[in-house]
Amino acid sequence: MAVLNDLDATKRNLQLFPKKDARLYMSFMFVTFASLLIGGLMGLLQTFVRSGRFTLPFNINYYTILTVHGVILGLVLTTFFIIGFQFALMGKTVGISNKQRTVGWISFWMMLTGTVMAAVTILVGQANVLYTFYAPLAAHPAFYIGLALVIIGSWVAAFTNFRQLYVWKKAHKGEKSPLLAFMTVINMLMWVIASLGVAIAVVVQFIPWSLGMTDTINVLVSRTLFWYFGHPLVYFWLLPAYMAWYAIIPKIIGGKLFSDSLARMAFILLLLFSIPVGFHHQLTEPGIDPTWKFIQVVLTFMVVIPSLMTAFSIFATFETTGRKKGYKSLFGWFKKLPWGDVRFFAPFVGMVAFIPGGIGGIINASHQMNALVHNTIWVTGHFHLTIATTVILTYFGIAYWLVPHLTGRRLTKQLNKLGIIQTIIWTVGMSIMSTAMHIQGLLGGPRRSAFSNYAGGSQVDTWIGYQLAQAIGGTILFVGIVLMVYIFIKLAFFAPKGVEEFPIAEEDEDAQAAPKILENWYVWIGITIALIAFAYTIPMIDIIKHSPPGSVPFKFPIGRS
Ligand code: HEM
Ligand SMILES: [Cu+2]
Repeated sequence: MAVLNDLDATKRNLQLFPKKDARLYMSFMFVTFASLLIGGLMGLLQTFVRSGRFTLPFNINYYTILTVHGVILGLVLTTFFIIGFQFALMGKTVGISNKQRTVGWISFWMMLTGTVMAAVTILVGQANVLYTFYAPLAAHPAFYIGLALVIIGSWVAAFTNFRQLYVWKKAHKGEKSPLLAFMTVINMLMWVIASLGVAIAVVVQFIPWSLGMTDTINVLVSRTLFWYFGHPLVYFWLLPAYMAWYAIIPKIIGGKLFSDSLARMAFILLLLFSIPVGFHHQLTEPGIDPTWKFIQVVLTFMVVIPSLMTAFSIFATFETTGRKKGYKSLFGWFKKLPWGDVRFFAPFVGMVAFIPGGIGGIINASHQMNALVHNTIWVTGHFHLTIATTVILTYFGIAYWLVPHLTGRRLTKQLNKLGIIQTIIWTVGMSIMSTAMHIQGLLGGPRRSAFSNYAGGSQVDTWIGYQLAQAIGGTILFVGIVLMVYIFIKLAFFAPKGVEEFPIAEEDEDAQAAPKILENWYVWIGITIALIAFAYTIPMIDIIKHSPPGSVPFKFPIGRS
């Protein structure tokens, strides 16, 4: 059996990486936390501008900072953290060879070069197109070329991960792959299949169009390709958080995996139902047959199954662990969870935020209710709960042990306490900002808009108070960001030397073997592609066949100023 005995597992969890490996994984973390600081500052400025009490100095365009914020937090921070974390997971569970490490570095430098290209282009005002870069807004070609480099760099990382597992499997015939390696491969498979869509849009449509090699662009095709990618993108952010919830948190609370097979099945379902659903972002878009919108919405709601499986198994782990420790009363086990351990506390708050976050998601994906909230600041409130709280707090929860494990330092009591304070600051700031955004959205307040009183009007007056509240919440959040970056720097350079555990949970000795079908990649990739073909082929033919004339690039008022 592949299951390590407890002694082996403890040894592995405490064994530090060779310096060469740790350096690769840490490089991704540096980009992550630098992004957090820059992106967070932009977020703060946005709330200030939208409050109506502040104008940006030096003639800086609001849409420049909004593009920086969306790109650097939504695309750069997430992708770098995920790939660095997953490399560390693979290194820990299946190992990395010298050659694979070199290829890992290639992926890092490609992604970083692409990021710098895109970032500079945005900062000089040549790409005010927001992180969705909808046509016909046009940016300087360097922006799209930078994005393409980031995507291709991430594919290099993905294929390295596939190779790592493949090599391990060959050396461990008949054994099931380690759970976290399996999960990483699922996430990267989803990423590669999904990002093909956006890569086609960028390479075939945007780059030639922005270079002037083609006159017009098919707007609906580009947006459809974007959302073919855009929904799985949010699962790409979420799955690493799920990895921690399923396979790391049980260890931190002193328990075992709830069910290895259930976790694998949930990940497979997420792969199947992540991609054929992009139309739920295009419900108000003309030019797409409502029947296909309906079909994709139904497929969207299938995500309820793996989500509830996840919620069930996490709370079951909490309860069984507590009961094994002897807490008998109905909820006694709950009180005894390690509330003072930030490696648990931060992700736990993230899980709680996922309850209102998930409910909001159901509203967004429902055709009729979507009409009410579409393009309002409600949507921004929604994804600050999901990505910027559930996911980000879980990433922070991972960083508290991963960073010191990589640098050979310790998460001291004092830093742990600062982490708890950080989590509370985040929760308070986000509750204020996100609630105000949700309400203002229901009152019709638009997202992606600098301050305006829209030439007066009583409805606009109802928004002002909520915009002020967002500035207050945003300020508190920014304090949280500064504190987090401080903790990161401490853990990276100054905390006392020592060994911080890499907490991977083990299966119970009497766990049943996982069914072999769970690792039959041909089956799962086959069904994934079949579902995508079903959901997209006919509407895509429709869209192309009935498309109106394409659009020339628009560079003003936003785009390239
Ligand atoms: C200090 C913390 C933060 C503040 C104050 C903040 C504030 C804001 C505001 C006010 C907007 C909407 C502006 C508009 O629609 O005109 C926004 C958009 C956005 N935020 Fe944040 N945010 C913060 C942190 C984060 C984090 C941590 C993430 C992701 C990891 C994130 C991701 C996004 C994204 C993707 C957008 C959408 C940009 C767009 O619509 O083009 N934010 N943020
Ligand atoms: Cu979606």
